[in-house]
Amino acid sequence: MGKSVVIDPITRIEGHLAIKVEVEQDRIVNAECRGEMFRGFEVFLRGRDPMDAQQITQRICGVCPISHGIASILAQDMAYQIRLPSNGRLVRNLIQGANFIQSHIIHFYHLSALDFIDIAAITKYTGQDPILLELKTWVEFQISSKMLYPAAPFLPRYESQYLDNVEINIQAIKHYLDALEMRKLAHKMAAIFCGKIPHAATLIPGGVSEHVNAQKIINYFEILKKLHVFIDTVYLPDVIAVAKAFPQYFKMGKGCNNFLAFGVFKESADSDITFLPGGVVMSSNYMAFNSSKITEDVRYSRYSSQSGSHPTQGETIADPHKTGAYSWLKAPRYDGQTMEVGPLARIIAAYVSGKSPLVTTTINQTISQLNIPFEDLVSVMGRHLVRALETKLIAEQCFKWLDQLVPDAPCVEPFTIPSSGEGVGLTEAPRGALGHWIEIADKKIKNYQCVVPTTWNCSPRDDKGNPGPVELALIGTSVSDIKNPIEAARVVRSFDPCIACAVH
Ligand code: NFE
Ligand code: MG
Repeated sequence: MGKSVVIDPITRIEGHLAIKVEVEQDRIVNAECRGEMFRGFEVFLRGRDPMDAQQITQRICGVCPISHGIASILAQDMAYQIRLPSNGRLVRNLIQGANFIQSHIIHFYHLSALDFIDIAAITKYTGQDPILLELKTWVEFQISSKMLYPAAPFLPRYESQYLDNVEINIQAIKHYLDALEMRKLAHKMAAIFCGKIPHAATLIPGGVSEHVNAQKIINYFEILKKLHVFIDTVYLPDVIAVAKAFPQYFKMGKGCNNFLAFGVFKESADSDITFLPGGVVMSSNYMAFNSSKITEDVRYSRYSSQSGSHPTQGETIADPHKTGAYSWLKAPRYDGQTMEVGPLARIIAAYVSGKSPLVTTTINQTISQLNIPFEDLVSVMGRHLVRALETKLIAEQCFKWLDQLVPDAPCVEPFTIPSSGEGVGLTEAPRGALGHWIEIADKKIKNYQCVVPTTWNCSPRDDKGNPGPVELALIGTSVSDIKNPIEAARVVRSFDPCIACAVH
């Protein structure tokens, strides 16, 4: 019989996630991912004006609100049968691109880096940078008073589990602080076209309500240049340095090895072509994606809803005391299979399909630089690496979308809300494939269902008892100290979970 270990909460992620693992002879043999809080967006959207949906669903999350807003207006574009003007499509891409950039930067530096970088190295800092000196004082205080503050932001630490080069650590800590500034800049850049952040004001069916002029294009361009330099010369090199220092993490946290991406950043109003293509990869085979194959099981979820429904028939009936249920997440499946979503799924779909020569070239260069086989990308370190590569590709594409904008041309197509209709909005959030399904009757929302990236990744078991992707990635992981199961935390964080999104 193994030892049971519960990590509750998993820190440095968004939302309330607990992990229960069973460890036998230093190896995880069973895992449960538990989403710990019900929210109810799908319930209280019913009966509302459909035009409220993109505002309300953005409140699902403060990190990826743009993608919820975009999914909602894509669903409404379909329900109202609107064709977008080019500027409307491009401005949506630029707002969503800025949101991806900030999200990926925060994930690496502020949520994950301290799994690998030794914050205590700052106590050896001998320079004069006032902010680093202040941080040094703060960390010394935390270390000296750790009985008083056992869970303070930079603690607990796990001795001998970090990068051991003091200079590299201090450099990375400096970048941790710089990244806060970069995240602020990315927010400012988005707000040029979306009014405010985190919850954008200008995302509406038919395009965006913001006007494009030359000054806004210049303002966006000036910030994008700074972000691009940071991504290219700081973020990506830092991830590569961590990858070189922890090569064993290219062999850990493989997961289900099935990948799903809906595709994101529309390149045309009249086709489904997206800058990052969608698709399904199972057993290394690429297949076109078919949204009718999505279902959500609830056997182990705290809902009494019908299990196995397609989202158009989806129900959200909370059942907090349901026997056998262990999570507030539903269990989405594609064609009955467990699927990983996220940057890794996007990159694998693009690479295996051959639909993005840019992705193929970028990945080939990177794996050859690191001297790893392609399969090693399906791992804890692979997820960090492709997230950083994706950030660079998106930032570079934002320059091209800016170039395509036409100052003073229309950004929105007028529309009327029909008394009844249906639509689906499929896009990608930073953490993966995101779908919103809307059904309208009597000009009101009759049903609204969201299937969200972390719902896929952190799903509990499905009706057949098959674990979710994070559960599978944990099973088989070696844990060197059962009291400090940092390996398990690193596996979970590589997926960048957001339980606020996942339960919605
Ligand atoms: Ni709350 Fe989100 C993203 C969405 S994850 S962060 O990215 O959609 O489930
Ligand atoms: Mg849902």
